[in-house]
Amino acid sequence: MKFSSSSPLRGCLNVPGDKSISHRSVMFGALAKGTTEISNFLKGADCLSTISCFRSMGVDIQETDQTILVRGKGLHGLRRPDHVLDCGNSGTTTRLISGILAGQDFDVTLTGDESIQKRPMKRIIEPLSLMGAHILSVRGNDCAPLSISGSHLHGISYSTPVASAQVKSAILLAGLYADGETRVTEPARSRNHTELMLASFGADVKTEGTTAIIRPAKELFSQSIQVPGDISSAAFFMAAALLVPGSEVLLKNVGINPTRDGVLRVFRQMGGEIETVSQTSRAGEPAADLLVRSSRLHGTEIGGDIIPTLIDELPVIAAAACFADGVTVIRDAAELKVKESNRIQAMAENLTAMGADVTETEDGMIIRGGKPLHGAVIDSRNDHRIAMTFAVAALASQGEVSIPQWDCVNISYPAFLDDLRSLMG
Ligand code: SPQ
Repeated sequence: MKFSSSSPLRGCLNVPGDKSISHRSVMFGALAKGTTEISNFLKGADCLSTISCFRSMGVDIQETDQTILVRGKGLHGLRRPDHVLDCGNSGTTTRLISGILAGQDFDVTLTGDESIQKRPMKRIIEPLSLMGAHILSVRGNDCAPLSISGSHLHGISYSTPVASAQVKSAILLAGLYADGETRVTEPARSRNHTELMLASFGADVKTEGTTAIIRPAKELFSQSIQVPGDISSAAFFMAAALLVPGSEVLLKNVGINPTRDGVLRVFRQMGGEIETVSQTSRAGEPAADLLVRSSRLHGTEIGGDIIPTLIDELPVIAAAACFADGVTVIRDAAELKVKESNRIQAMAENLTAMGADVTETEDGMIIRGGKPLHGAVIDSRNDHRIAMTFAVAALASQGEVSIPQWDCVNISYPAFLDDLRSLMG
């Protein structure tokens, strides 16, 4: 796919449903009693992997144009799949489903694509094993494939070394099946969609500071869920509208949960004009329409507790920082190295290829903004967020940006090109 500099972006966009919330709505719907109806579900490849895994375990899931209907099997109604579960490219599917599988009464093996087979799973193997789960990395390298034999689980009190919603959620989901209370404490607060949604399904879950606490559940109850727009997808168009002179874009129904809204805070801190036009609530999550106008950005420092709230947006923030006046420092973001690709390396190498002044560090990047960027061939490493980030960078650069491995955008944003074209008029 090829991109080049753009005329002003104008118009209004409904970004697709939130990926994290879409995954969870299917998973919790499958474990609930009754039928869960989900609207604005993200039909990206990752969430389709979640659907396919639960279908393989006997859950009836119907897709229509507008909704997804999940006919729940109850907490103990899943059946042993007759093949290896394929989580595709999705870390969320792999880690959250492991927490659920730990408490079943059958054995299962799960795996995923090349990228998933390199992502660290020790972070869930360790706490789930402490709970009594039988979970092992088949090749002994702490990565997928994972073999899980459901077993009797105990509640634990666990401190995670990294702030990770996937680790926290895997433990909380196993905690539904445990024989006592389970507590997970994080170094900083990660996204809390699991806690919010499990509570709405009837689970006894609460939060104290950076600790999430769950009690074992007898039953979960089906819900009607309207998934808010994905702030991680909206971030690409926020950046595009900020960077392309003369742009004005209204992004509708974007989820602005405070555990996810770091990108808004950082863009505003950089001088970005982003107005919250109206605010509502969707699926127990705050959502808003955001009016974004092109702005002159300046550099900033990003680190500490804000990192988990914008971890997936750091690639596009880094690209935007190249067009800002002054220096931007990103630190405390070593987690970026274990995403679909090593996103620190992917950003530093590709931005440098476009002429940016970027230094890769152990836990982030230093970006000296203001150098004009030019065309280049981008190695997306088949990482959806890297591919879309460079489509956005191209809109404010000179020359042609070519992204050969483009199809990966289907992981989280299949309609990205259509949405971009609609704003380009
Ligand atoms: O699901 P996956 O592949 O891990 O997707 C990513 C993404 O960029 O879409 C990360 F690569 O998002 C994660 C996110 O980084 C989704 C997620 C969740 O839904 O719980 C939490 C974050 O990961 P983590 O490891 O910090 O918990």
